Amino acid sequence: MRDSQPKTIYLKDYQVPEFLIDHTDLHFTLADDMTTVRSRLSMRRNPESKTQDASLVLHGQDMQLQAVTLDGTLLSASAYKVDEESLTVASVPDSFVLECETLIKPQDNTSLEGLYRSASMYCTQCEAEGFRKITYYLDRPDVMSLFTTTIVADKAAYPVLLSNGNNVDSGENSDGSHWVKWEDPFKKPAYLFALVAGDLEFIEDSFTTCSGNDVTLRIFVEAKDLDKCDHAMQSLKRSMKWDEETFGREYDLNIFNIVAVDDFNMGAMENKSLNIFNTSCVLAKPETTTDAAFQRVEAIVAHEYFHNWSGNRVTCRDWFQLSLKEGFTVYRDAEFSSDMGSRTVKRVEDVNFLRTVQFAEDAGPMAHPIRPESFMEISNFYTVTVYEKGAEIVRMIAHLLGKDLFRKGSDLYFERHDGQAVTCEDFVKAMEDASGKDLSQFRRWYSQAGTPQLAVSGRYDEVTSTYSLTVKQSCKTVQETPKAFHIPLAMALLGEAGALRLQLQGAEPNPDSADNTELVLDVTESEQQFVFENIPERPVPSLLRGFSAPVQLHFDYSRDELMFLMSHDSDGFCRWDACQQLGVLALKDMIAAYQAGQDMQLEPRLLSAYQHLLSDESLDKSMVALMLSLPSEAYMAGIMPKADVQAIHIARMTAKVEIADQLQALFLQAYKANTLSQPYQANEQQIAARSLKNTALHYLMLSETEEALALCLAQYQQAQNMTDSMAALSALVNSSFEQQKQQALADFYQRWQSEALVVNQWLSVQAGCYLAGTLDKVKALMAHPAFDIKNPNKVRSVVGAFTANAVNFHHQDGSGYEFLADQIITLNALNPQIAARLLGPLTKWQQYKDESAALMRKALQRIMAQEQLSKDVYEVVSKSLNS
Ligand code: B3K
Ligand code: ZN
Repeated sequence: MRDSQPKTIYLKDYQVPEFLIDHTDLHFTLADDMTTVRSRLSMRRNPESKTQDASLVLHGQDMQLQAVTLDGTLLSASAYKVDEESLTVASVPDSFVLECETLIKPQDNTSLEGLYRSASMYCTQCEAEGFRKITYYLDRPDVMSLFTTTIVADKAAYPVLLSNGNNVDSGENSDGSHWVKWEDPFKKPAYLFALVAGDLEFIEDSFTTCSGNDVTLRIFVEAKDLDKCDHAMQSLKRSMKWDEETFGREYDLNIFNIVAVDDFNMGAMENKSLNIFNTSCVLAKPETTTDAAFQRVEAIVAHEYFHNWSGNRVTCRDWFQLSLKEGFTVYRDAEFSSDMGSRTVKRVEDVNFLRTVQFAEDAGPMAHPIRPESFMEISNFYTVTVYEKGAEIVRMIAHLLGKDLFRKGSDLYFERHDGQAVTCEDFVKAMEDASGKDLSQFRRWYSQAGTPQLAVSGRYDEVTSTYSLTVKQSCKTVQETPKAFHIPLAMALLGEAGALRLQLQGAEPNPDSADNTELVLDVTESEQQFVFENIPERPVPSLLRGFSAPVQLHFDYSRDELMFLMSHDSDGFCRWDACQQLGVLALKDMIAAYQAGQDMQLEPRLLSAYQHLLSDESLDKSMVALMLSLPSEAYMAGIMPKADVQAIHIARMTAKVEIADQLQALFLQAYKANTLSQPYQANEQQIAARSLKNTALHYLMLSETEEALALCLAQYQQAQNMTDSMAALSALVNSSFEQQKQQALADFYQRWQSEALVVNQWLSVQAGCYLAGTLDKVKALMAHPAFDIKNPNKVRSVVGAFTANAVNFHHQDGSGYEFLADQIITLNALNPQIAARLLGPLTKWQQYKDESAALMRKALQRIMAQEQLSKDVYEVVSKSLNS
């Protein structure tokens, strides 16, 4: 916590470090009242720095400095200066050894950054700038050092002592303590440092790399969770193999550890050879874990493992380059998940998330390019833009280069920059050098914020048999109007009998392709026309196939054309999107009718589309489930200016109930047909069947018939897995069967109270209930013994789930906003990162109708008026209020 006007840091001000640290030797003594950290840094001036006479300035905060020595001589207090954020030693030679002894109190560290306690263990989180809470250091990613770490702790309480690299020595002391020394043979920045001490058990497996190295794999957890590690271990082995096969990346040590901790700000952290995970992203077993969580565990284990190359071996020069490792690694994990399951389903889920959450960020006060140009607090930039949009930018490069050249580019990138801290520019350059393709204009995706709008119109000329597509791009952000992007627009033209052969006017016919039915148009200007020749009939264009670029597409399809695309397009993403767009039109009609005080009529085509989806057994079940889900309230709010959340909710619920009533028999049939008798497996087929079955249950329960209730209660009582259990509980919670709901909630808690992750689902399903009165229930939940405001998973399960519950959060009396402001004020002092992250929904006030916007601003102003705002909260609130 510091002054309330933190300074802004700019990318353009980047300077190389004035000093380098060749070796970092750390010594920790963990004791209940105080932890002592001794560091020995072998340092020298950086020959690349312009200032060769600079004083030494090390980062450091929230610790007590005991002693500093320079080349073995204890420094007097006048030789150095300490303030809240740094230690300055005025005069140092060109090369020297600096030793510091500091005291820290991990037990009081509620920010969960640096060294802290979670339950009975010690653990660390250093990215981005947490290492400076452990010891004085050059805490910046372009300072890479060789680390050795010795940990001393009581042997009975902390039998397991872990850090990065290899265990090279250990011993016991006569006072009941023991020690372990770890040595990491790879140079790394401080943000990849990790330490764990605790009473942990582990499961072990091994992996033999492509060149024959044996790697010991261990997952450390509290003893009670040992039965929930297997899925993560299998996921890890699959990731290691996949990365060898797909990217030629081999693991580089003989040991790889994962540790699960309860209190964690994010999902997981890729510390070299010692990944630390939020329990929610590593533990899984059918009885306690939903299908979605199984898939998340696999994806996050893979993501952190892939960072070993894209992040650790090649790291970022500065935090403005964060997307260099995160965008690329998200792209890599998405490809992995696509290969492990259904590519189309994964794509649809990712695009749906991007369009709902990232597009809103790009339209809001925190909009930033994937490579931001400035920040006050870097923790605020671990965003969907840097991660998910960043991954889309890498995907476009992969698309533009083609599979082989993209692989060549990534090989060159890893080879050229192994052991270095580099920039996004280095990545793009490697891609250009390996492929010979010009990515000059494409680079604008790195420096310009905002979602490009692509307005496309088509014209068929019967006389000349040509079809012309006119493409106009535009992009506006709060700050500026960007220059034209290079947008790869994948497209096809569909005729009655299938996709038509494409011959673009002015382009050479492509002899390589036997089937010229899909093209990627290079959209590079603000307006462009593409003319296709020899088109024998008026086609329906299939545009942005596979979502080939992160843009908002506008094409004025008729409802019949959308129906046609939904059943005829060979591109799975476009089929799903056609269904969504028809849903959008249907909902817009109903919202307008509601606002005008008229009857809401459901678009009959939507009903017949759903009927068709439910009747055709040849369709992919997961896709059917996805297509049967109307565009979400959040998506609708994002595309409607001055969104009226209540109207969106009422219209959408009315549509759903109408669909449920009309298609009851088909939903029942789908429910029965997809009820599995085999033992649970988290595989593609079973997940698809459960997804369709539970979608059917959801609709059946909307009709609130006695049969549906009986079905739902039976499913709740007989469920052998958490997916089915939660689906039934959620349907009950959102129904008006009050007595059964209360009974199920009580039963569920009784049964699962000792499983924190399951209790979190119980909290979240209640906080997400869209019925009236939820805010009071949320307040009651926060007083429940299961709640703990210091635990981020619990805060997300209650406060996060409530803010995602649009109709209640945006209640017209503003009570939801005031509630959130209260929580932010409390969390600002305890855990600024979590506070700033939770603020998101309140900051986009411009996207809501005037009455809501005014109340949202009022809540923001109350936060702003607090004394001692953290940098994190200050940055988000001030940018929102000033936008
Ligand atoms: N790199 C970490 C995120 C760290 C967040 C720090 N506030 C997890 C990941 O993206 O893999
Ligand atoms: Zn990551």
